[in-house]
Amino acid sequence: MNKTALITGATSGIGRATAHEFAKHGIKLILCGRRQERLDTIHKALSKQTDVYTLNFDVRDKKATFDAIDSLPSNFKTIDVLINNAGNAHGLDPIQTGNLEDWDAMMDINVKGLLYVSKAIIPQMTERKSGHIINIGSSAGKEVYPKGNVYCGSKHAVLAITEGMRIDLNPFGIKVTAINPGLVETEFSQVRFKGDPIADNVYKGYKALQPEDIAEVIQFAISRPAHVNIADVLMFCTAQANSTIVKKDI
Ligand code: NDP
Ligand code: 8X3
Repeated sequence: MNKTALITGATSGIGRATAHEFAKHGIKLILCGRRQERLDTIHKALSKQTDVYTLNFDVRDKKATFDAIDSLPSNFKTIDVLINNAGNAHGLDPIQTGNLEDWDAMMDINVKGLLYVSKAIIPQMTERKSGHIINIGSSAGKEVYPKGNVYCGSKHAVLAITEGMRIDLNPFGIKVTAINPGLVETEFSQVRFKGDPIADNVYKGYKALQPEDIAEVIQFAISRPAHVNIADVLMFCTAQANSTIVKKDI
């Protein structure tokens, strides 16, 4: 029987590419995000390949998150794979001039939102003694860079929570994976810089990772045999050596 995967942040970037990759493999999809028009578009596109259900909720809203997951119809209720991907950076400022709303957004979405979604889904996995949780961390969860302060803090938290999940869910045979990419060309920088044209320069002069590159690794991780768990992956494009060193042609 085909697996069912729930993907948060499926309206863009890594989440959307993962939905497309999973659809190729006939995985049933529960696609989540806040932009309904995009959910409708991806629903229509992927329904040709697999069964698709969409959920519109903000992961910051605890009640909306639990209500949405509770509302799943019986044929989508059993979730085998959870991809905790929704998240963004908001701003790139030194700590002394950082914006409180940006800090709230990053901690509330990247950390607490991931926890709410996980809390809504883990009980059915522990009950069945099976499941796979993949948390999208970042190279920013392994290495802090200038002005990255709170975003890096949120992604360090994601990595710590991932490790905690792997320990606590070990008795239940649940796989837990962290995928930690470096620079990926998505809407990430448009969100981080709030539409400022500076965002256009982030991926210039080198070939950044593409969202499909991450999606392929996620598909690899979920398709390993039962005894294999890909615990932690750090991925860079060839031009990137670490958070601060990127070989650019311009
Ligand atoms: P995008 O901006 O392209 O996608 C972000 C996704 O998250 C969207 O689908 C958005 O959907 C969703 N999202 C954002 N806020 C919320 C919210 N409050 N509630 C529900 N959904 C939300 O960025 P990426 O694809 O690049 O980012 C995906 C993940 O990958 C993030 O966790 C990011 O930190 C991580 N990452 C990104 C890297 C990069 O360089 N791009 C590198 C390393 C990690 P909607 O707006 O419809 O709600
Ligand atoms: C996204 C990669 O380097 O912009 O997590 O933090 S970076």
